[in-house]
Amino acid sequence: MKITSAEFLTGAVTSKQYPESTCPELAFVGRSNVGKSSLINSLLNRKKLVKTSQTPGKTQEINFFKINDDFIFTDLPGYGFAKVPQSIQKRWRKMIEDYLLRRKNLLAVIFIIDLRRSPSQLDLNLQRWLEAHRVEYLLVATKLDKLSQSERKKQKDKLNIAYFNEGERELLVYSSKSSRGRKELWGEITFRLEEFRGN
Ligand SMILES: Nc1nc2c(ncn2[C@@H]2O[C@H](COP(=O)(O)OP(=O)(O)OP(=O)(O)O)[C@@H](O)[C@H]2O)c(=O)[nH]1
Ligand SMILES: [Mg+2]
Repeated sequence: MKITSAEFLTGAVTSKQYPESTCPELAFVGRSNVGKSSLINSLLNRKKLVKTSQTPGKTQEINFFKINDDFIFTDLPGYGFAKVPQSIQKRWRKMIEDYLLRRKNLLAVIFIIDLRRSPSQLDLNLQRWLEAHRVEYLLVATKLDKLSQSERKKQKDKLNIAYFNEGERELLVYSSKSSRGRKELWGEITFRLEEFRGN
């Protein structure tokens, strides 16, 4: 995908604040600090379009970005950061769920996990929730660069079993540091955009 433009549209907490929904949209969802914002920057080849941080809880609203004047990426707050008070976590959860259920132009969720970690209960709950509500998702395991070659394969196999139980689906691997996996992930995204347009 050739990126000709990528601009921040707006941040939203409630559905009233969402920008108009006339073009297809993809949402980036996952645990706090997993690398959602970094993944968007890496996909778009823009180092600082989306703010990232070593401190979890950086993204606190739903941030909308218009790409190529054609489709939208949304960066969502992460879940599961212990230092964010329960009351706020509850509010974020409602904000995320409302968005995922209401956004009519949402094509798919890019569900991001850490390749190095075993699935947490929160991740498995999100997967179950997405499936129960029939929200299309693509599972992407990031931070690939932090593992050795042999560990990569081992972890990938382990996570595929944990999430998909050796079914037909498979996760994608990614590194926002080296952009490994970029072509494959764009392939999946482009496929969905074209399918949406009926090509
Ligand atoms: N080595 C390496 N570091 C990464 C990768 N992706 C993200 N990081 C680092 O992980 C930290 C968190 O990244 P963010 O992109 O801010 O994570 P986030 O999921 O948006 O975090 P919140 O908005 O707080 O939920 C930063 O220090 C990033 O540099 C990756 O693929 N490889
Ligand atoms: Mg973020």
